[in-house]
Amino acid sequence: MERFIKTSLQNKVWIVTIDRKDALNAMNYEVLQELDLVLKALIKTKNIGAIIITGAGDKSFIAGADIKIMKKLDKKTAYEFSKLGQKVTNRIEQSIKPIIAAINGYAFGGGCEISLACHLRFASENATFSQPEVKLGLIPGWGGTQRLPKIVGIARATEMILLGNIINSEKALNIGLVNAVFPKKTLMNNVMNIVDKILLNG
Ligand code: DAK
Repeated sequence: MERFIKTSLQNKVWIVTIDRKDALNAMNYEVLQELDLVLKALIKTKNIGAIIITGAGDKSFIAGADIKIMKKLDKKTAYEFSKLGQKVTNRIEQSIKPIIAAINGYAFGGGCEISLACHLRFASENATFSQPEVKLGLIPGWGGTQRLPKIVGIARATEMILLGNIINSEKALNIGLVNAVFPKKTLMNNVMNIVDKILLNG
């Protein structure tokens, strides 16, 4: 039984919700591990068309890796935490089923990187994006340095990674970081409609 990951099935689409609202769905070791196990199982499940990843609450998709626990990590545990984040993002990217991010608020740091690993990204109007690791003396460690430039181009990616600035959903759409932006209340319905259309195809 997962503590931080909630799943629900609608037709052939699994909705996977990261639910750690008191920390704006920031990802600690447990969250990452549960997400990895849930995705591993769902991707293998027969008769599943697609998976949508979203965040619980109306404020945040994922506010990043858990910076409170990251401060306490030593060399070995920091390495393990990084590897686990990379395992999850690789699993998403390599999934044989489409995995779609429904970004309903903050997508910061590792949260932005989870969305970058997804095959499509849709955002609500209140969504904001950032790779603020540089402000903590880090680089995006879960594949963001590689995936972000592929999606938005080297110049935009370098700007985001070096400045650690926050961009809104309109700018995210303009630079191709997200596929479309919808009003907050209709985000999930719109994403479900798009997924349904994908699943009508062969
Ligand atoms: N980690 C832990 N707790 C977080 C959090 C986070 N990332 N983000 C928010 N929270 C917690 C806050 O501490 C607060 O908890 P309490 O104080 O109530 O206990 C609660 O969520 C509500 O947050 P706020 O009160 O701050 O809410 P606001 O709406 O005022 O502000 C905010 C929201 C998202 C703007 C703000 O919370 C914020 O700036 N949060 C930090 C965001 C951030 O910096 N995220 C990126 C983390 S860095 C690597 C591997 C991995 C990574 C890097 C390197 N290597 C391999 C090298 C990954 C790095 C990251 O993801």
